[in-house]
Amino acid sequence: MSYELPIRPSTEVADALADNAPVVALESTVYSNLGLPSPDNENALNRCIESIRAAGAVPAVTAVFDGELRAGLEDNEYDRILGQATKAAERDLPVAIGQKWPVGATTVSASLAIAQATGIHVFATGGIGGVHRGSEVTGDISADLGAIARHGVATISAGAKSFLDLPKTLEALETLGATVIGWQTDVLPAFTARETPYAIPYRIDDLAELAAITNAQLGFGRGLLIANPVPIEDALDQSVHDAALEEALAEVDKAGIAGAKVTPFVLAHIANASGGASVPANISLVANNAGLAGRLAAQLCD
Ligand code: PSU
Ligand code: MN
Repeated sequence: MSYELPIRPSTEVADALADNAPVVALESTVYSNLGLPSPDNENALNRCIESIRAAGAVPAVTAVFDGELRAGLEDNEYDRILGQATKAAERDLPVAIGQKWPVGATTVSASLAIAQATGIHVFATGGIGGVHRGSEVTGDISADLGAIARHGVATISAGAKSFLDLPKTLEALETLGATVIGWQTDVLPAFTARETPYAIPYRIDDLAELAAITNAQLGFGRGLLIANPVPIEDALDQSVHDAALEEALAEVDKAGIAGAKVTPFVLAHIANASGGASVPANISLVANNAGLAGRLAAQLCD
């Protein structure tokens, strides 16, 4: 008995992989109705794609369409992930396939599984999921963390989302064996904030060195997290952020939100409570991550 995944890379992605040319995987949750509001979602997606192409790499947006895993979309297909989608984490993929979900928006964990199965080694997102505050009661720890460690793919993110328990998130990554690298930073960035008080074990400033480390970890067939701070000119004002976060967390409690709904709910409330100020920061950081991912992918192919 042999098992085969219904997985389809775009022609451009398949050609690039066959030629050993650089490819960068992207998630789709952040661009769907579960992530950024419209039309910022489309703007973010376009900027990510441009940043990857500007680095000489091929973008591979991941998604589930009609029960088929996709890595790289055709131009006329992007609209499908910009609209109504069902959140698909790694644990949801078999169900999305078996039930032929029309549009599954991939989270970090699902994107990494698809990237690994396609043979893509570099992945960019905005901010990863992690250990939630109060996890000692709820047990809510994002599947992103295990997936980052387990799959032979480098993840570039602007650290972890600010509403998480960041020290516990770093501890969990260590436990799982995921190497964490600060790209030109000594401390963990938190999404729209460039800095937190939490030290990262390794700071790397040079792209060739980053590629050598990535190459070694991929040699073990395992993944690493590269934390890339939001560009300084687009970072969200800290007091605006802190006030918005407090409001958003209070809303989560009040609404009794749990499980997979927490992250989209909190992100939407931070956007509202900051008067939309978190959105340009979010777009900037995700495009910045895509650009670094493109450059890393190109360097790995050299
Ligand atoms: N970062 C964003 N917007 C998002 C997410 C991250 O700016 O929508 C998504 C990512 O897809 C990430 C997911 O993998 O949230 C984490 O969800 P959870 O906490 O339920 O694991
Ligand atoms: Mn969760």
